Amino acid sequence: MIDHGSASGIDQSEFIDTYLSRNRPFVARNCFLRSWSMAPPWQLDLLAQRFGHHRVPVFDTLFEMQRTVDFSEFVAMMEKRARGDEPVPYMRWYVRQRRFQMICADKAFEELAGDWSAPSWLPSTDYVFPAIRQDADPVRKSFPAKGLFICDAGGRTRLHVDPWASDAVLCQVTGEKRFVMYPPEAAEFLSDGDTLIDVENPDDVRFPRWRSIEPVVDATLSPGDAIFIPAGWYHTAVALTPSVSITWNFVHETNADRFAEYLRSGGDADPTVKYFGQPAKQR
Ligand SMILES: O=C(O)CCC(=O)C(=O)O
Ligand SMILES: [Fe+2]
Repeated sequence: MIDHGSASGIDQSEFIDTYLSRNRPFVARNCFLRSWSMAPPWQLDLLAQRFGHHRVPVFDTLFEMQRTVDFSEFVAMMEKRARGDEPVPYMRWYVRQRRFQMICADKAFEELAGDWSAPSWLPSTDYVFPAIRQDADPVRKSFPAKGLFICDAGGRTRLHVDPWASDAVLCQVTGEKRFVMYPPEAAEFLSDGDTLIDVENPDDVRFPRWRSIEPVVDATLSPGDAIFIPAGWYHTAVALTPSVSITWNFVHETNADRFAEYLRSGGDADPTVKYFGQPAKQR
């Protein structure tokens, strides 16, 4: 198993040439610890003080929303939770993804805008999804699936591929999170044609060959680390301690052809794609 760990002294053009254009994953160690105004790790009780009155959605181990709770209630739940077999509630609090969306993290991200910044190696211009040519700063601009993810130890996202033929970045803000990734070519080992294997609770009968492949990335992220998740890569994450992450998806001009192909094959009907296709002012 490979941890593509790297001291992240790379710049935007090196990131584009080495990772973005080649669809290769990248783990950037300690790439924002010192540059954020609110230095990681962010403390949960401080977040609860600032955002406790917000209503937030709580999810299962994939992307099914279970219920909504007050942020303060969620943090209290984390602090009181008896360690047991029950699934860990996972707060995935996204910014607006479509015109009608009851719960969104827009206000919280507005309030957090002075506190964090995107890794410096990410391109700052020429995105096609969302369509932003200049000053494409995820701190102040809305991006697909931009969200604040918070969970206790054991909180996890099962193996999946991200939608919209998009790439993603995740910044680890608080605690340790294990990230495991397989390349798109591993599909035949990880899928039974219908569902994907749950690598934490593997069903060896349904997925008899999955042990014959190794993940390309098996990395534990710490506060200040970021991971680049290229389009089409299978990935799964589990929090090893109480965890806070910030994540978002995007397509950069470098991968415009891939995105155009996705749109042609029906992606243009996706509500999130339609929403981010509009100029920001009209959303
Ligand atoms: O940090 C996690 O739980 C996984 C995030 C992820 O892969 C996603 O939201 O698509
Ligand atoms: Fe993902």
